[in-house]
Amino acid sequence: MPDPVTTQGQHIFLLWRWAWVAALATGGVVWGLIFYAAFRFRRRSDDEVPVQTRYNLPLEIFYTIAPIIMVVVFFVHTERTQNAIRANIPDPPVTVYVVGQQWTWTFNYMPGGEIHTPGNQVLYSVGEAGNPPTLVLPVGETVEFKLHSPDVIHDFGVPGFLEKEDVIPGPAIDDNHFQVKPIVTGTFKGKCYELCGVYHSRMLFNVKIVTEAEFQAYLQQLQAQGNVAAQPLLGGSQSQTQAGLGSGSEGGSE
Ligand SMILES: [Cu+2]
Repeated sequence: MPDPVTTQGQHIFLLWRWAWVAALATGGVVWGLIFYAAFRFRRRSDDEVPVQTRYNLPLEIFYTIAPIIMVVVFFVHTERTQNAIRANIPDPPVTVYVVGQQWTWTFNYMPGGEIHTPGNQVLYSVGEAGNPPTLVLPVGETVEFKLHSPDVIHDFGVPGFLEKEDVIPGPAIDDNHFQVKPIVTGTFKGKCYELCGVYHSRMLFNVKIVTEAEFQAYLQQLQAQGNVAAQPLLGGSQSQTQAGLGSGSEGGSE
């Protein structure tokens, strides 16, 4: 399991770890009983038949109740973790409109603004199939991702987040969204987790978590490069990379 790089990832990591502890403890008891029974009650001679126990009420109650308790415990902890990672703040300081399309990603940054506010400035960065884009995020700030696809279902995932979400085509108003709060700086990998077509394997991107000052400098750099729009680039006909073919990167390792 990769080290979590967001507070949400930390919650998921704890659930994952304790679920394994519980599963291994249960497995240990079950394996122990299997080996004990197999050894203790092994056939010693053809005449001797072991005691045949049936309708042992305490035992039957035990193995009905115990699994129910285990499922309840798993359920409660899963529900708690889900609530913790879905506890979205109403007005996140940074929104990134992520567009996944065959075969790359576009990141539309909306610092300090709601997506549907007219005239709000959007700074964007577009990848190419042979040239994975980089998603730059400020450490210690809550970032909201909105996920949009103009073509087929993709899936936006970063192993360090320990979570991923489908990027589903349809009206922008229905887009999937989730929030993360990065806790460490560094460079990480991300990719498309939904087999989306022949060049699915090219849908890679990098994630760079930087300080707030470096993030602001990055946005200014996008502005200086002219990567400015009034609305997020939602791909499709707006895309500069649609199809991703003939982008100078043929013959990769598909
Ligand atoms: Cu994809």
